[in-house]
Amino acid sequence: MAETTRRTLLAGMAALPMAACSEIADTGPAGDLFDAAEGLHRTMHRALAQRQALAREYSPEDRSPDIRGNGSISVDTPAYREQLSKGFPDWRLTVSGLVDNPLSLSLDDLRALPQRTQITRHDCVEGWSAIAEWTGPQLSALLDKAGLREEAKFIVFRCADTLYGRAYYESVDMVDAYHPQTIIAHQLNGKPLPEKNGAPLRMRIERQLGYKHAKYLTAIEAVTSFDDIYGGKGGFWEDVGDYQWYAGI
Ligand SMILES: Nc1nc2c(c(=O)[nH]1)N[C@H]1C(S)=C(S)[C@@H](COP(=O)(O)O)O[C@H]1N2
Ligand SMILES: [Mo]
Repeated sequence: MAETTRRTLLAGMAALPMAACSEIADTGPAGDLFDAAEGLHRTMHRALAQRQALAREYSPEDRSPDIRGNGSISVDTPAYREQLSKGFPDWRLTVSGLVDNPLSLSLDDLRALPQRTQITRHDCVEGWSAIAEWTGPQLSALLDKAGLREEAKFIVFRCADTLYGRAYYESVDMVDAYHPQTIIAHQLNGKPLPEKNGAPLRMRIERQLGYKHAKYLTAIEAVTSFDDIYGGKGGFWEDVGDYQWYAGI
């Protein structure tokens, strides 16, 4: 089985009592229990299939005339200003944490990977949407390249900006991390990302609301818990207490 498929299945089915099914079946008198377990299995499987389904993709003519910038629309550190003015020659995206081979990738490294282009709708929890075309490598390719360890439960995204004086960051579980439409975008509508939309790299996580799509991406980290990361709730808005960690759509 492909590594990606195997991992997605494991991530979604970790809670399934698979071994228990055959034990109950062997012991005989627990037919009802077996039916219940099988029902649970089916329910879990359906829930997982729903989470793995693709977000709708649109045609070029559906694209919105402009994609507004929301939250941070610029980064005012000297290092960022300098990189922006030069076209980000020294930008690095690191992949670390629970991986066998930590990575430090340049934009050229990311552009050399197989690319995915998708025209999708961005839905912001504040009540606006916009359709745009995004291009970049799949997060799954980076995680496979880095040798993600079995014990990793979440992927954390770190960003170069601060909002209201706090570092922006976000995270997802392995189902979203390995979703085929979860990409590290470096292009918007066929051009390098503008500053307001997260230059030079931003996440697209198409089955989640807008605030999960970390802009100004600098680091990807595989973890088992959020306890030691900022407020411990897995994201900027989650820590502030405004929005839920799971923002599936
Ligand atoms: N680093 C960072 N990422 C971020 C934000 C932010 O303020 N900083 N805002 C989030 C929110 S609420 C939304 S709706 C989208 C907006 O993306 P856009 O600016 O490309 O429209 O980015 C998300 N990612
Ligand atoms: Mo948003």
